[in-house]
Amino acid sequence: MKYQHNRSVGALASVAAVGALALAADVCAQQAVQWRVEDGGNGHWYRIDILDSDVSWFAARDLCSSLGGHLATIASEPEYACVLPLVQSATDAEDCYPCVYIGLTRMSGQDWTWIDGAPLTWSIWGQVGDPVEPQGMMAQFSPGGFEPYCVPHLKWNDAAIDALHWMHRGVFTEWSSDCNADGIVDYGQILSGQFTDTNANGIPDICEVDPCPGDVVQTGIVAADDLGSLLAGWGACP
Ligand SMILES: [Ca+2]
Ligand SMILES: [Ca+2]
Ligand SMILES: [Ca+2]
Repeated sequence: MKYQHNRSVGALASVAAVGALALAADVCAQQAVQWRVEDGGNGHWYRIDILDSDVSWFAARDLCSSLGGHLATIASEPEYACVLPLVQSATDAEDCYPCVYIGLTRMSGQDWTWIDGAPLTWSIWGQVGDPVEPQGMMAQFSPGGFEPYCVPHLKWNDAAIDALHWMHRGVFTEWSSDCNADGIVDYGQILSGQFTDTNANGIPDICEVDPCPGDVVQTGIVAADDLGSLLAGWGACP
């Protein structure tokens, strides 16, 4: 099987997603799935959340960040093939297919790039037009042209990056961080229970707890300069 699934944690994370966007509660949460290394993948995790109202690309980007991930970067055909079932199953309450944001941007006068800075070397455009907004454009999985929105469309389209667009409610999150450098994507380690994530921000507690709180000036050891820094700020705080 190509995927690993975890429905319950995905649903919990979606509750956090709603809070981050201050939206109402009707969110269709998918299971998070992994493109496993043993299947030739990158070990990253993916999930699409369909929100109950339209969002901008920027809001979608910030939502992914609040979950410890980023807007998905579909950088190759194998990665596209892996995540395609997610898009095909990402319907809203009316069984329609809202547009799903991905992490592809083009600022004014620049080439398309992935949100992690990687150049665009593979693409599957449905439609692409000329930039009309100063900030540039973004790509998304979306229905194309004048097709009904309840028809699955699995190619990319472009749109103004900072505007609300009708039926743009899908947020495609990819988790790739490995904060403890053990070669395993942290999100999966949270899902499996190997790591705790008390504040549910997608970052394991072990990467958020200061391992040496006495090292005030952060030299790697606790020494006199730390005490000096502490004494310099002695007294009532504003
Ligand atoms: Ca990717
Ligand atoms: Ca890790
Ligand atoms: Ca955390």
